This record gives sequence, structure tokens and C-alpha cells, in this order.
Amino acid sequence: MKLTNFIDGTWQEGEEVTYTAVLNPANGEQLAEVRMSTKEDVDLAVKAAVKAQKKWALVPAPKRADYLYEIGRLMKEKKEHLAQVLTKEMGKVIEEGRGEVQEGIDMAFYMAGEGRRLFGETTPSELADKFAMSVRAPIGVVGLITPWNFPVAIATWKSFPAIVAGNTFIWKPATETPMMAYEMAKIFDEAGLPPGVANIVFGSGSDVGTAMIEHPDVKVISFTGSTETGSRVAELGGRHLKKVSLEMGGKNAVIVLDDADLSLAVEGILWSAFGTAGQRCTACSRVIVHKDVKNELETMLLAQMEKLTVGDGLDESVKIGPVINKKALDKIHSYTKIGQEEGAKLLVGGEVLDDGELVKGNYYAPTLFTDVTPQMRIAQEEIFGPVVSLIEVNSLEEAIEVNNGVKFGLSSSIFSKDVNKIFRAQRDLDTGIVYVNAGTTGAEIHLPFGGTKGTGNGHRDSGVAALDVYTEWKSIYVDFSGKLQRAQIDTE
Ligand code: UN1
Repeated sequence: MKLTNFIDGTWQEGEEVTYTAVLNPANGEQLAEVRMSTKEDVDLAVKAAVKAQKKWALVPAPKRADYLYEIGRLMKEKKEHLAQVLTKEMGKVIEEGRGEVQEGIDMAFYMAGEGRRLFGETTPSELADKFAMSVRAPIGVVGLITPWNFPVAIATWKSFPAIVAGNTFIWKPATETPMMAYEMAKIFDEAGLPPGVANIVFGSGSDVGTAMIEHPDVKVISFTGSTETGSRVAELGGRHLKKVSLEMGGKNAVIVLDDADLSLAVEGILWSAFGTAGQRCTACSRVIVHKDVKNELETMLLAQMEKLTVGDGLDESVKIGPVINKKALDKIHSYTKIGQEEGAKLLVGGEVLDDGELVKGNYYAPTLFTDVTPQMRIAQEEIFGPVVSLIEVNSLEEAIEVNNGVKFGLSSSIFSKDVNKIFRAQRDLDTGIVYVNAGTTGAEIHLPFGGTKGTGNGHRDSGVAALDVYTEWKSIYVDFSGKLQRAQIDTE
């Protein structure tokens, strides 16, 4: 199957361009080939989006929302199929594939509801017989650049608020996971979304991404991916005066205090560290544990880690799927070596799994390091794989300091039964998301998603906060006094 661009409601044909293979990370099988688009393809898509946006902005928001209800309904109807495609191209286990599709469905219905809100504000004027209000206005054409680890959910976090607010979009999915974008294009089409509202252009960040950022008619760029690429997007976007929303890396920690329910903490750590094979920007990759419970937690974690099954995510009994590709596998393994060289103690894992059938895919053993110190590279850098570092601390204060002592600030978690400590922690943990008595993953779509420091640039995906990315405030003053009234002057 050859995946080609969806522009102006049609599948782009012809033209001599190159295609890249899409591989199943579980077994190396080729699933499809995807178009590596050019700057000209981007121009074509932007042209269609600009044209469509003029009309789309005039469609009443509740009517725009009706399309989202239909998109949500279709996603629900095709949920199992979408989950299967997702697991095949991305590798996450099928249960999580279903969960991710559900996240997209939730986002469709949630943002559809915004179609009947999109609240503005009325504000008293300082002058008599004058009415003042501010409304959320659409911005125009927006460019969406999404990662492979959540090929559908993250795209819905961005595209659904964009369209309900009256924008049109060009979406560049990751080259590793274009099939979900292809499936979504079919759904947009089936839902009857007017041509040009949703456009999908496949290809590389350096070609398609750059062309989108540099295009004068693309007003907003919303990016999720690595901090390294994100800073390049910000730099280029800044040069072209774009509004840029960035969602980047994490080095998320679970804090386990001495009064914690340790069994619950173990469950939370396992789920958030090894779910999606650690390939979430919210994944737990550090456990900051009080010295009095460190040994016990270690023993309990090891016992549970032995039970984790690694394999093809389509097998319902498997808990951990492959990582996305060989490059990722090499990167993860290089961190194991770094950890060992730094003097951390490898308790379990630390190896590529290639026994029998596993040799065909990209599998890494769930890995646990202990005796890690906060400044080691394995405790500072984002590994994006199933590797966890245990760091011992003496107090809540030290735990918070260690948690905050990294360049990222996405998610954090604390396990404790002490209400005072919990409230102190939620205030002082410098992350955009804080969990109490739960792991670091599991954000819900109706709350803002994003982080501080190297994780973002102040914007948020999801929740009502997402609308701030895709709307412009417009202030409107209506004078019904019948005379010229000058603000600041005629106010006596
Ligand atoms: C991501 O890893 O980029 O909170 C997104 C979670 C998911 C989303 C993760 N709902 O883990």
C-alpha cells in the first residue's frame, strides 16, 4: 500500500517522489510505503487550507462541532480496527492501542462540546453607553507536527481544537507512523468535513516540517517531539514570527515516601515506566525513594518485573511491546552502558532481547538501575525506553529537590499517606502535571497537558487551554451613545 497526501479532500496522485517503507517494529515486516513529500506538496496543501479557511471560519461553531461529533462517532465505530493498525505500526500493546484511540474519541466529543461554548468575555466599559467584549477569533491555517509514540491521540489534541475554533490545518505525522494519519484522513472524508479543512502531508521534518514553518500563510505551528527538534522549530518559527506551541521531553519521577503504600507504588511505577515500553514523554524514568523503604521497594519491584512479558503487542497476553526502531534500540542500550560506566548498579535487564521470534523486532528488556545519583546522565537525560533509575533520598525536601533538578518539567508523582506532605509536594514539584498516589502517566484530555522548563514554552495541549493556541483574542467596543467618547479623556 502506498500512502499519499490528503489535500483539499482528495488523495494526491502522480508526481515522481520517493517513498519510504513503514515497518512493523514487532517483526520488521513492511506494512506500507509513505510519500516523502516536497515543498511543492506543502504549498499545494497550504493553498487549499487558506481557501477553505475563509468559509470554515464563517460556519457557526456549533455546526463545526457537528463534524467533530461525527468524527468521534466514526472513530468509536472503527475503534478496534484503528487500535490494530496503531499497534502494528507503533508497537504499543493492543490494550494501550485501544486506550489511545479512546483518548482521540474523548477529545472529539469534548472539543465538539466546545463548539457551543468557545466562551468570550464581556467587560464593563469605562464610558457610558458603551459595550465591551472580547471573543476568540480563529487564526487561520495551522501546521501540526506530531510524534510516532501517540500517532492518533496527540493529533486529536491539536487538530480538534484547531478546527472547532475555525482554523484549517496541515498535519505532518511522523514518518514511522503514517498509517494512523491515513486512517484519520479517511474518517475526515467520511464525516464530510469540507475539502481543505483537514490536510495531511507525509514526509520528513527537514523537508515538510521546515516548509510548513517557513510558509507565510501558516500562522501557528504546534509541535510535539524531542526537545532538540523543538528548539529548532522554535528558532525557525521565531524567525518567521510564528506562534509556536511546543510539547517536548520529560524526565519524570515517582517519589516514594517512607509512609507510602508500597504495593500501590510498585504498580504505579511498573505501569508508568514500562507501559508503551517507556516511550511516553510522561514515562517514569526515575524513582526517588526514601532510604527507609528503598530495599523493600527494590525487592518488590524486581519480583514484579520478572512477570513482565515482552513481545508482539498484538498478543493480548504481552505486557511490553517493541521499541519503535533499531536506532531507538541502540540509543536505549547506549544508556545502559553509560549507567554502568557511571557506577550505577544494574539490577535487572540492560539487554536487547533477541531470542527466537524476538530477533525480528526491536525489543529491550525492562531495566532497573539502583544506587543512581541525581547528576548521572541516566538520571538527567531522556532515554525514551524501558529504563528506570532508583535514587535514594533522606526526606521529602530532598526528593523535591532531586525531582526538580533536571532540565525537563512534564510530569511527577508522589506516593504518601501524609496529607501535609502531599499538599506541599503538589505545590513545590516543578512540573506541569502532578499525580498523587498514581504513576506519572495517564493524563485525561479535558485537563491541560504540558510542562515547564525544557518540556515546553508555556502553551498547553488538551483541555480548554488548548484553545489559547488556536485562537486570537479580539476585543470589540460598541459605542451606542451617538457621540464621540474618548477613552481615558472623557471619563470624568
Ligand atoms: C506522550 O507521551 O507524548 O498521559 C503523551 C499520558 C497519555 C499521553 C502521553 N495520556 O501518558
